[in-house]
Amino acid sequence: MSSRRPPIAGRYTAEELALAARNRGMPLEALRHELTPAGLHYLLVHFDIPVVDVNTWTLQINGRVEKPLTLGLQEITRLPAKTLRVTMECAGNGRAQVSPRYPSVPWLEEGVSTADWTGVPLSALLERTALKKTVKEIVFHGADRGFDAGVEHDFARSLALEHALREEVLLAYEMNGTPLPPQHGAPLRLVVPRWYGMASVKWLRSIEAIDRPFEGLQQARSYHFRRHPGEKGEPCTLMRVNSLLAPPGIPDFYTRKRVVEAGTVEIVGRAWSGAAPIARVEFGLSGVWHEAQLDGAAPFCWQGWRARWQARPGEYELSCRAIDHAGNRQPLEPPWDLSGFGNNGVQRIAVTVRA
Ligand SMILES: Nc1nc2c(c(=O)[nH]1)N[C@H]1C(S)=C(S)[C@@H](COP(=O)(O)O)O[C@H]1N2
Ligand SMILES: [Mo]
Repeated sequence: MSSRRPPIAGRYTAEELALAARNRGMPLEALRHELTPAGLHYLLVHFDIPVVDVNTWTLQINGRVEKPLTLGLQEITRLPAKTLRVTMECAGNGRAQVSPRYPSVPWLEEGVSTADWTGVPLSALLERTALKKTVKEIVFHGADRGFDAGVEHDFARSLALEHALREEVLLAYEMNGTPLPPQHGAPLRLVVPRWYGMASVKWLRSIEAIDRPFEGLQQARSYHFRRHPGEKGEPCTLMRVNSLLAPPGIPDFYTRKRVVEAGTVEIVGRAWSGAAPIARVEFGLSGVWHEAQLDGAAPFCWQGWRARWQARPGEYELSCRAIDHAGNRQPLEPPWDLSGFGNNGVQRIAVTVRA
C-alpha cells in the first residue's frame, strides 16, 4: 500500500492550481442567495466527469438483498418524489488556511453551497429490495474511476444502515428544478443532508447492501480527521458549525481587498451546522463581537443572518462566528488536521472604509 502524500509548506504547487481550476468554489458574493444558482454551486470532482448515456444507464441495487433491482431513469422519476433544500460543504473546505497543508484541492472558504435536490428517498428503494437481516452498511458506487495514493478505484462510499434509512437521504435526479448537470452527478446522485459533501456520491451506478464495514479507500482511508501521521483517525461525518459573510462594498481585482463607503452598511451572511440548528451568530468588527439577527431556519439549509454596521472611515477586519443548539461554537483559529478537514475557524475580511 502506498503512503499518504507528504504535507506542503509555502507556495501552491502547479498540481494544486490545476485542481483548483477544475474544482471551483462558490464566489462569496453568492452568499447573498439562499439558493445557490446551479452554475455558482461549488464543485468537487476527484477524477474525470464521466459521460453517461441516460438512455442506456441503469441503477443496480444488489448485494445482501432478497430482491435485487435494476432500474432505468424513467422508472425512478415515476416514483413519488421529494425536494429538499440542502447546504453542502466539502470536508476539505478551509484547507488552504492550515499549514503545513495536505496536497489536495486548495479551498480557502468557498467550498460550500445550497441547492434544491429532487429525487426519491433512498429508503423507499431499499424497502423494495427486502434487505437481509445481516445488512450493516449500504455502499454507493460512482461511475468515475482513477487512482489515489496508488490505489485504482471507482469513487465509492458507504453509510451505516441507520443513516442510509433516514428519510432525508435522497437519490436525486434534479438540481434547482432541472436535470442534474454532468458535473453534479448526472443522471443520479446521492444527497446526504447535514453531512460533509463526500457522502453525497455522484454518478451512481450501483447500490450494494453489505454485512461488514466497507473497506474502499474513500471510506476507510480518506476522509478521517487525523492530528498525527499514522493515526486511524475519526471518520468525517456531520458538517461542523460554520458561518460566512458576504464581502461588503467593492473589491480590488487582484487582492480582493474591499472598499466600503462610510455610513450604514447592511452585513449579511449564512451559518450552518450538521449537528443541530444554529442558535446564535456574532458579527465581529476588528475583534469586538456583536449579536447578529437570524432569519428563519429550515432543517437542512444554511441560516441567513444580518447585522447593521455604522461604518466610519478607517481599516477594519470583519468576521463572524456561529454557535449551534448543541453548544458547538466556531474556533477563532483553524483547528489542526493533517488533511485540512473540518476547518471551521472564523473567516476574516479586510475592509477599508472611505469617507
Ligand atoms: N462519484 C463521486 N461522487 C462525489 C465526488 C467524486 O469525486 N466522485 N466528490 C465528493 C465530494 S468530496 C464532494 S465535496 C461532493 C461535491 O458535490 P458537488 O460537486 O455537486 O458540489 O461530491 C462528492 N461526491
Ligand atoms: Mo469534498
